[in-house]
Amino acid sequence: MASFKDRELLLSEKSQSESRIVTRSYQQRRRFSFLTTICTICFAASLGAFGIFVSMTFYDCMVEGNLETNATDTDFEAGDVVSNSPQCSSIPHTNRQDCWPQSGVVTQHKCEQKGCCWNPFYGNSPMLGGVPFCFYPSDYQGYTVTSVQKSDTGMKVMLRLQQPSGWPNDVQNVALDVTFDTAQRLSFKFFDPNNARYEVPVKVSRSTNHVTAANTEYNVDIPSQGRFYITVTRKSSGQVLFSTQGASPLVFADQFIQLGTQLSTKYIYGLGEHRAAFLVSTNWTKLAFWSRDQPPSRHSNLYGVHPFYLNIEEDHNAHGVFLLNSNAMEVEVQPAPALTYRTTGGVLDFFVFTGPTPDNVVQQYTELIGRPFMPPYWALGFHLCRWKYGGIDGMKKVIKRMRDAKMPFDTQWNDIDYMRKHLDWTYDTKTFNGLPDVVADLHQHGQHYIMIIDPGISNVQPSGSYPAYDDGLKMDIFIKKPDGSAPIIGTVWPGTTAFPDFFHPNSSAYWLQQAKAYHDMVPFDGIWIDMNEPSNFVAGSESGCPDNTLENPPFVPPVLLGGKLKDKTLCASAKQHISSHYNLHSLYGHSEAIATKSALDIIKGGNTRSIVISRSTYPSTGVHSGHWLGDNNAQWTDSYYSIPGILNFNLFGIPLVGADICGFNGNTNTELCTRWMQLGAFYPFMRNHNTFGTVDQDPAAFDQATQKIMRDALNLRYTLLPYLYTLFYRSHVDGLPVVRPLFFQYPVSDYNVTYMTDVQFMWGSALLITPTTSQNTYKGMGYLPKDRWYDWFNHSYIDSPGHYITFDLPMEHINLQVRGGSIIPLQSPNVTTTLARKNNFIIYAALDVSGSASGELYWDDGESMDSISSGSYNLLSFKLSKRVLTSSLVMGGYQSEPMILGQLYILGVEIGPTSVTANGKIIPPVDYTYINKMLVVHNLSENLLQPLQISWLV
Ligand code: MIG
Repeated sequence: MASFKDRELLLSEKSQSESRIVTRSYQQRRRFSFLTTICTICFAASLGAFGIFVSMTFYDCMVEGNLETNATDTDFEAGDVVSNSPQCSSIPHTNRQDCWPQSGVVTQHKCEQKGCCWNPFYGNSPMLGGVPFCFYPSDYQGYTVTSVQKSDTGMKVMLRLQQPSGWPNDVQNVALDVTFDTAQRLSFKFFDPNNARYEVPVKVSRSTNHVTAANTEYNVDIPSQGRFYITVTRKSSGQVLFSTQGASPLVFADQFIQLGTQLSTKYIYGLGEHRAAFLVSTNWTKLAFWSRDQPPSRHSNLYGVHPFYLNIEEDHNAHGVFLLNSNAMEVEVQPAPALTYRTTGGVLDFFVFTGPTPDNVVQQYTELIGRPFMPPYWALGFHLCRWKYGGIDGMKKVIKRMRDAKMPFDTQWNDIDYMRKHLDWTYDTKTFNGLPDVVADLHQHGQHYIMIIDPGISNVQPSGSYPAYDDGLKMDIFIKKPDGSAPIIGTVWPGTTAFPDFFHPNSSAYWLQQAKAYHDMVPFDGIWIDMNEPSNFVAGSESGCPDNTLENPPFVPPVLLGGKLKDKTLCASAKQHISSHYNLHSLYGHSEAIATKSALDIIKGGNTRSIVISRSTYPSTGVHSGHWLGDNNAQWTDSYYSIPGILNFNLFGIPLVGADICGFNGNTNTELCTRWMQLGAFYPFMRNHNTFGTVDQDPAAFDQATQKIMRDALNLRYTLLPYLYTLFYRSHVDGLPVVRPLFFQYPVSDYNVTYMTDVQFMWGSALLITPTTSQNTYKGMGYLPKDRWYDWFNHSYIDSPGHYITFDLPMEHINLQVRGGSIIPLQSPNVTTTLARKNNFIIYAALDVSGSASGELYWDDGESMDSISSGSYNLLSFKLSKRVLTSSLVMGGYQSEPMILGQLYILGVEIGPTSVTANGKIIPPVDYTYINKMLVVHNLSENLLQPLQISWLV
């Protein structure tokens, strides 16, 4: 048997000798004898180690062979692609651009017919992703530029197709509009100038005040004739931000649109929603985008769709790229490094953000898609939920034991078991008899209540008995069957259901009507929207789906299951008011989130903040809703994956995000749940939730010692809430992420460690969290970036040169470091945020090497809708240098509650003070611990609504 290398040679020699065969025409051009030769080789090879791929090729060869019997000989044209020509052989395998991305088998014959190069490389089977065998030649013509019309603020480019792409219905003339949106944002859109196509109906703030080329931070290079490319570079450094040169060529066919770009480095992040490490692998990663009810699993499309990435440049600047397209899509990331978009419809609507810091990239992205909403203060407290409480008594029992155990606890949730027969907008008056009283009791305790709502509306209740369906029919807001005749019917928890079309103009009124009627009975404070991919337990509909091009497009990204778009959801050709489900599918959750938030806002009188937590999300959902990461398992790996998940959603402009703490599926255990509560105390959205039939995992369900550890974790979170709330304010007004990866703060590190770290993470710029996500671990390693770091618990500092250190991780310990130079506002905790927010404030100042620090505090009543827009808030700025701390009011619009500074911690005070004064008067007594170099002033009572100056003498 020939060795692997021999076989590779044999095959490539053979194909070279025979490959003056060509490819432009769509007719069969091969000679049967040639195919037979190849098939024989394939067959021989199929006996080898690479049996699976090769034997499928063999099968395909035989099919081709059969077709071939009627083919006629044809001439081979000079200049046609030949697989051994320099335009094929000069391409390193890492840079090959896949010319045959669809599933199914490619042969040399099929490949060359498309004008592409054929060279089997056996390093990796393309079935599993990997080096393509069939790839574009370096001189692939694709589209050429026919005209470029420049204006002060952009250009209009016309492109013409030079050779058929091989996909049905090529668009012959493609227009490209390039617009200098802002100094830091470029947009460019490829579309069909002759036929309007579907465009994503999500509101983004396109710029109206374009800038001139002289005022941008980027250059755009498009040739005035010849083969098309677009290259965007950063003016200041010449670094490439986006370039189709050397990347997959433009294809613009009706249901297959492709474009590739070079990446600056292999440090690329984003492209959700997927389960993976935060750093996206460039090893031929194929990511599918098509929202799906799928428990987080690797290599599959999940609940949400976010075609946005952030890429680091050689000199540590960062830029971002967003493709506003909602069709089923694949993004392939390859080692060149390069990336290829392949989408099944719409237009290519691109935005490039120049940063140059990672923070700036997220700010520029959220400036376009909308800034995250400002949550009410209570939403940052602890949330507790589970599926199947065992009726109202089970739920009351948990609420009681949480209170008895003095667990900080703000919001009680209900899953679908509260509903009567799983019907939306009802509760089961038998098993949940007295639910309104429980909600009233929660409110009396300063707590809140949220319940789940699924989109599927039962269509089989007796007519006149179920307004959610009757009203929907009357208002005509349900998604229709492909033929438009009637609502499309699927199956979800209540049995068969119709699905509101949240793009229907009457749907918000409809949804509000249902929500309002239910709120009149059960005054909820927020809504949890689940199953909104939308999920459907039958494929397509109760009556299947028609066989048409929307159901079976020529290209389907690698979606579960088996590449069927309708799987676990509605028919792609179902009709929504503004377009087909094929186009709108991945926007379903987003559209529901908008309708739900708007209903809540109206129900709450237009003046009180509330929250929506949505499973399915799309760019801009963060304006209306938060997100949880879905049905994880009670496993250590799931606790790890929650961290990249949370980092990603902070890139996507949805900072209010968390995972089901202690795990959703399967039984948790004490150690896992303890560590997870400690980690979860640092999720922006902190909720413990599990499925039915599993052991109780609310903190009060554990033994006393465990309860204490969990209570401490909760108390720590509640202590930090004024800082977290301030981060949300910054996120809302400036678009800054709340939780950040280390490289946002430390883009330069030895061996680029910070680009790869995704177990550790930061809150803003001040806190570094190093959780443990593995069992039986009482010592752990953590990277301390080059800076001064204070240990939260023992107050000592390390001036780290940027290295790993070993931490002790006793069970009760959370690793928390404070960056020298930060001032963070705190409050003593209490069992609810309602109570905790009445406590005095604590200023915690961690000095940098030069003895300085700064920070801020945002404060308002915690729930008014218009706190920020009406200026009813306080913004305090803290500065400390040369032993003088000043607190000043940048904004003082909220005076109706006192703000008292009760304690002060200053860390890193090298010389003990002889006296401390506040606004000129001496304040005894002062604690100073020489060992920890920490100055503490207890029992302060200083008014923070006035300028304050605290200083000390040595
Ligand atoms: O088909 O409502 O992700 O949190 O507990 C499962 C029941 C439906 C999925 C959600 C999960 C919730 C569960 N839901």
